[in-house]
Amino acid sequence: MTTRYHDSRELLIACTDAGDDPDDAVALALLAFTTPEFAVLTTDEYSDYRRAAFVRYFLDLLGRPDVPVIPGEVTGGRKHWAAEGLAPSRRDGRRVGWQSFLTGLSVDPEQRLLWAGFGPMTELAWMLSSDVTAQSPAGVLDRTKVVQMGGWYRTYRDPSRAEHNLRADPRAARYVVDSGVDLTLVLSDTTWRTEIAVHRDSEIYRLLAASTEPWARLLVAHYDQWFQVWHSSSRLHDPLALWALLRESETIKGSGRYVDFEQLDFRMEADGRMVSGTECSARVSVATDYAAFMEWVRATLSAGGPLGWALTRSVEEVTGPIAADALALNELLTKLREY
Ligand SMILES: [Ca+2]
Repeated sequence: MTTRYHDSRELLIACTDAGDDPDDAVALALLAFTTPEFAVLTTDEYSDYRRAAFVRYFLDLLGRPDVPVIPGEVTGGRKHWAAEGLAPSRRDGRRVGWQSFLTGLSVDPEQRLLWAGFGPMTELAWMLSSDVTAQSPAGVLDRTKVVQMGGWYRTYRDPSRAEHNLRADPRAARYVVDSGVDLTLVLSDTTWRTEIAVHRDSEIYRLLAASTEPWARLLVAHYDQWFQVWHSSSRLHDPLALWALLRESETIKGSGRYVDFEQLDFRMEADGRMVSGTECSARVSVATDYAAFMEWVRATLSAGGPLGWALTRSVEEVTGPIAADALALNELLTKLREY
């Protein structure tokens, strides 16, 4: 009998710009090893949907062919691709609309949605706004809890700019903030820290480099491209946001301090910067226990799964909300798995 980490009434959706900074891929590995049911949407996509192709291949290597991967909207802007040649290109040019997937969310109006935002908020804004204006709204706004990595308030490496995820689509960010959705921002103030930096001499990198697992080898190659082309280190921004979400949904059991939050009033500039003011409000991260977080990352990647729970289920064993509760969604997911 497989231990269930999520209530069957919850669906976790990870929205990621994987393929740029490798911290997204680490977050996906942690998700794959800890979370029985989830779906992945890509965001800030390329016209060839390479993010979705990369995530699909990576999840297959992680032993999770059951997880649907839906390509998000193609956007312009500056990107930092660091996964060149790491995954086979798509088999064909077929585009599977994630909008159809979201339509499936209306099948079970009681289902809570946990949204893990690892990239720009384009898709999240689209989901919320589409439902509000739909002929038969599915009440997505009221049943979604968002934990989004993004924003900065007190400190940033370049105070003249907004944090990357907000800067990439400030209109979407503003829509989400104003929507009234249950929103938690894991700020760059908390994640831009040397304590959670990965570089060639760090323990996490060495752990992965010593592994013969195909997923770990891919992750190392991904890090190597990032180090060679973009920066000499990468911080675990998105995994920290995931840690906060899983902890609050009690996927991670145990006691101790995790991520501390406060309710923050602020104003949002047109470019996505969060400054002093009272127009907006969100729950934001203020501190965390970095040593405990890094130990969770290390232990989960080392074990290839959460401690005490082996990833033994097969696709046939899935009986959760994605696979069983909604027939329409089920049919759609079958199509998506062919992607
Ligand atoms: Ca990201």
